[in-house]
Amino acid sequence: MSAQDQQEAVLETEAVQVEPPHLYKVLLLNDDYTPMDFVIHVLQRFFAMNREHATEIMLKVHCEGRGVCGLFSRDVAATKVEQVSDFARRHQHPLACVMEKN
Ligand code: TYC
Repeated sequence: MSAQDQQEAVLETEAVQVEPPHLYKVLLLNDDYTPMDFVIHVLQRFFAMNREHATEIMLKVHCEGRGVCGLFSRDVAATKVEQVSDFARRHQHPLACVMEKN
């Protein structure tokens, strides 16, 4: 194979299109029992929000029933859901965290 053929072969391989990975929303659901301060703490601890943004999202969930905490790859979203659910359970709060294909 000539040097030119080799270069063409490489260019053909690079032209193959790949689909972008699907993203997933991680959401918190409202309930009547979890304290507002606990939800704000969760948003700061697991989603790296400052207190102002965390308060905004908590109030959205409280008023509208659900709210988006972030958009992640499937594995990262699943880990967030597990970490938040474990943390809430350990503190004996019914806070629900779910993921949804974007
Ligand atoms: N509704 C709760 C209360 O009044 C607060 C709350 C907000 C609970 C968001 C869950 O995901 C939630 N204490």
